[in-house]
Amino acid sequence: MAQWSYPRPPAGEITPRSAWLSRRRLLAGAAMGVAGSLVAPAGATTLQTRPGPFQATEKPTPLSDVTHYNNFYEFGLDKGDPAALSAGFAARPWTLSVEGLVAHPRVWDIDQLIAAMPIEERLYRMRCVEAWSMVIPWDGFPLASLLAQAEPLSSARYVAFESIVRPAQMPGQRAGLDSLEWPYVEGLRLDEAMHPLTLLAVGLYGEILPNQNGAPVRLVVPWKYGFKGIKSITRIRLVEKRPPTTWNRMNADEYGFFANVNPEVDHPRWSQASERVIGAGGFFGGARRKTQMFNGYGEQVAALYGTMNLRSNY
Ligand SMILES: Nc1nc2c(c(=O)[nH]1)N[C@H]1C(S)=C(S)[C@@H](COP(=O)(O)O)O[C@H]1N2
Ligand SMILES: [Mo]
Repeated sequence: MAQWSYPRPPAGEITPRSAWLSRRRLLAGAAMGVAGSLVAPAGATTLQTRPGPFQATEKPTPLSDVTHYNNFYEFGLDKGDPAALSAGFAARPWTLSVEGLVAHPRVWDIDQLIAAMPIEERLYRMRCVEAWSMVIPWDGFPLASLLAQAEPLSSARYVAFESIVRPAQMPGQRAGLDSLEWPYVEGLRLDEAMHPLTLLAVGLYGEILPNQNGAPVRLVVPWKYGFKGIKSITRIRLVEKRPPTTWNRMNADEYGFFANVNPEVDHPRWSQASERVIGAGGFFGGARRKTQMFNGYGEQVAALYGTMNLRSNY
């Protein structure tokens, strides 16, 4: 495998919003034949949402930044690659399977899942280990709601997630572009997965997820670094042992299992004390702010970690 290095600043290539919106209408329309009548009218890209809890007070990052400054290595290493190279990705039809140590395993059609779950809009602070941050109005439902339906067995202690492998539509998965091992995988401890902040997002800004943001369903764990937020999930498996995670596999010294945002524990290549606020920039490179413990969600999540040493369990 090639020596991995983090990408440079964003490539200049962008897709105008009008282009991806009409593309998504086409894709959503194409899906309806399969999804059947349970779902929204053919071609709908707007989600029925209600305001949820956990509303950040910061200003939301402009949609154009949320959709054009992305990490999604299946489409390439540069921040602009996911927007530029994901047009041909078909996020519908799509199945999400919930399996492993559960009483009721099930393979969900994504649009039937969306119809079955009340979709909330939640404004979350997000922070990447590369020391940039955004504030994103996600639309989704608590992962706990889905897991509750599946009924985890008492032997289940972790949740393992798997992204899609589809090299024909994901240029970053083709031979020679071996930036990561596929599929991209992530994991949470069961109590982290069941926490009310932990969201499965199916949209942002009131519309179904753009491909580059992890269509049709991705994980959002706002007190952890962005890389925990696995995109285009196709499998969720309840397991007994701590599952492997992509970045920990790639470089165990740099990426631990927990990946809790912690301004006091620096990544070997990036200080974690402060962050660059994407989309809030002035002409010369933008606003910075101090990074908060657990990304500001400590009141909600600190108890999950008790007296755990957060320096060795990074
Ligand atoms: N499948 C998959 N999921 C992924 C990634 C990826 O490369 N592949 N990148 C991660 C990283 S490093 C970050 S910061 C976030 C970025 O999400 P966003 O582009 O929607 O902001 O997605 C995470 N989820
Ligand atoms: Mo990231």
